[in-house]
Amino acid sequence: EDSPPRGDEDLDSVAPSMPSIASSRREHRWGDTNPYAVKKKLQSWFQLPNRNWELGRILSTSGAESVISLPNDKVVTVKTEDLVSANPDILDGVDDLMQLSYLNEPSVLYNLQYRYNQDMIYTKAGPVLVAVNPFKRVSLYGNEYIEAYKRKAVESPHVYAIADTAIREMVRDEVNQSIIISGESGAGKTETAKIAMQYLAALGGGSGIEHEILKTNPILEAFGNAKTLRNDNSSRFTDLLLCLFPLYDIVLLEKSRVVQCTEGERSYHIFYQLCAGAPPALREMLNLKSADEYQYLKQSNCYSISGVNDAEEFSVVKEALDVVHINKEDQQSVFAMLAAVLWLGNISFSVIDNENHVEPVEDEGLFNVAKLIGCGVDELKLALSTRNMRVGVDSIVQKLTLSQAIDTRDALAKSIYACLFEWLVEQINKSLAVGKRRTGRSISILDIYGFESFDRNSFEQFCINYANERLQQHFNRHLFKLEQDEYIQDGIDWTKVEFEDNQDCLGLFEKRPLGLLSLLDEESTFPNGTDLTFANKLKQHLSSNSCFKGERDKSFAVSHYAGEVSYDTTGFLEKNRDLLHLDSIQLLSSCSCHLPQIFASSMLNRPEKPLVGPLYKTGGGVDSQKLSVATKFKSQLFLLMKRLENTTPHFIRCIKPNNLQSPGLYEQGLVLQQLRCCGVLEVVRISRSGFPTRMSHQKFARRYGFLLLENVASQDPLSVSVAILHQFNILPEMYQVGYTKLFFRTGQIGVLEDTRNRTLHGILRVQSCFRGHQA
Ligand code: AD9
Ligand code: MG
Repeated sequence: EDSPPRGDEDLDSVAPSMPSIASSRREHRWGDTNPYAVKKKLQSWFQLPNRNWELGRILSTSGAESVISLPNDKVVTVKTEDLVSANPDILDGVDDLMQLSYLNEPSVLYNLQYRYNQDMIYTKAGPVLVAVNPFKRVSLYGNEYIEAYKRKAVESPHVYAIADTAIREMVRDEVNQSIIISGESGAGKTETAKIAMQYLAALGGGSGIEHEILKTNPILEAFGNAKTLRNDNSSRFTDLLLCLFPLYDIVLLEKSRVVQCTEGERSYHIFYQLCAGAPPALREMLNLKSADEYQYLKQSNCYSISGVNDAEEFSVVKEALDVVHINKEDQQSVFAMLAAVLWLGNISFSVIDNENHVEPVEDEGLFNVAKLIGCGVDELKLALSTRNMRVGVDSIVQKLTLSQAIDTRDALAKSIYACLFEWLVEQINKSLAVGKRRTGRSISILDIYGFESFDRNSFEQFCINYANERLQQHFNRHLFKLEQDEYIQDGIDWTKVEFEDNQDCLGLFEKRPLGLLSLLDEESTFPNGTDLTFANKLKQHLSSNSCFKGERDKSFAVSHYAGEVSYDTTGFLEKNRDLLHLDSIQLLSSCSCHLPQIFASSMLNRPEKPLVGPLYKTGGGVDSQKLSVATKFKSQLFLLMKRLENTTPHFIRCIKPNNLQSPGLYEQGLVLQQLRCCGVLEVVRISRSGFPTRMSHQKFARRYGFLLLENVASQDPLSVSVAILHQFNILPEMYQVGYTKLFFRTGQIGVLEDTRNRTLHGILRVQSCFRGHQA
């Protein structure tokens, strides 16, 4: 019993590359904490007071207590039931968590870490690819790798492999595919999306559209990404790339970042790039200063990102603008609009009467903005210091106080930027669509900003986290619910596996009339509604919901699938209303700069932003026709989900191993929390015992029937299918025959596919030989 644990004696119990019934049964008999299993294995996981798991060697076990030695030679006595089985050494670093004999949290954590330490950042968790962010360059990419995955010469888990499967399944099943990438902010979603895109670009059916999409990427990154505390290059918009269907869907841009950002964070990259990289002529034309002279950029006291050269990035962006055929003149206008936004932030106000009404100070800021957007200084002054209100048929002019004027100025800056962004997306889509017919199948790549939880969470986090709940539900539905429903419907033997359902939380957001979104919209339409009245209303109506918790003052908390988040309602109503005063709109649409068409297309002709009729009801209430931001967000989200539901999804879960964005650092607690909240363990559990691959009897018979050596007397698909299964010696525990479909455990269909491909290849070769011979 003293010999060091080798685990060899466990070899027979080790699941082979494919999970077998035997191993899952064994697991049933010897639960993960069963003392017998522990004793037999000698090695066991033990949780230290700091909650990290250590691998200990069991020296002795007597009844309820065990004595173990830890790696630092410390010997401790612990409760036997606190020990968790460790896997034999031979299973260290397996490719797929499904292969673990003992599937428990410490084993999964250890396995991922073991691989991570060797730069193997990808691991399969059944059907899901887990990607642990390396925060450094790893040599896993490029043409050689792409070729290898294409030829199927390598089998290690990889984004390339996922992209490859997506292409193959698209062709095989004639179904649109989606690659859904999720994870916290900074976990690596955008990088992963780019890597998937690389593969599609290399293979991409020859259309080359993926190449073009990749080339447009710098534009969206410059205008849509910013440095946050979590990620130096954080995407502040959701994006759905549809390859083959050249289309970017941009759902929501974090507008507030333009005028306000937290200490240590940055506004959108493009501002710093412009300030650092604009050539002298452009500088002069825009009267450009360095970044630290602009209030909007100054407030967060952070101008650079280590390892990033903004000036160089600026040329990259300019090249990308060329690629999407935005001509030089339009490019200049884009830069002029950016400069206008920056100068807007420098406009200050002085009090003009004893009622605290203000007027913009006539300085550099004001003059530059007027010049850049092409309006008169007086017009601009008026738009920033007064508001036209309609009372009945009359129109009255109201002067603004300092805070109202600042709000108006900031609203103008935000909407110029948002319009610019939308216009760019439109141009990119147009250029991608040129000459391409929108037919055929598509692979969508979804990179949606991850779940966010900061010390202070606002409206943006509220929307982002809501979207993530929806996405989580899609994941759950696909991997757990639909899966199991299908087994039951098709009448196969199956014991249900429980999983964490997030329906309650979604209900909290979506219920009408008493849900978070409805109540927010309702309060936003009340002229006298404030963030406080909103918060109170939530507390009044939602306190009985188990996912809701009222907090002090204007705050409330939501129990998300990924953890509890506390939201501060300050600014919620204003951000949700997203008002741009009529005066500002008129100003923008009448200005003589080159881009009124931007505003025209983005704001004026939108069905959801009707400008026919007053934007305001008497007394300042919001015109009910204008959709709130939350409502728009929700309906775009629903469209997105609907589209995703018609695809075969492939899931990639990105994991952030530390909060410092530094390589080589693997914080168990942080990783575990992410694994838990995306249900990785459950997915493995269910796939291990489940039958993830399925095909209708007809399709199966059609696809593999020609491989049969003997003719099957009856030609009905079921008999043909069964004959194939027999011929290929597929073990009975590896499949189930349902009413309409065949169900397979992972990997089984691969054998058949390989034979089919080899045979088809052979036939083709024979045919071409034959033809050659004839000629
Ligand atoms: V956010 O929700 O947009 O804030 P993402 O998109 O999840 O976030 P991102 O892809 O931007 O994160 O990754 C953050 C950083 O991690 C990148 O800037 C890289 O420095 C780093 N990273 C991520 N994946 C890889 C990788 N496969 N190889 C090398 C990586 N570095
Ligand atoms: Mg991102």
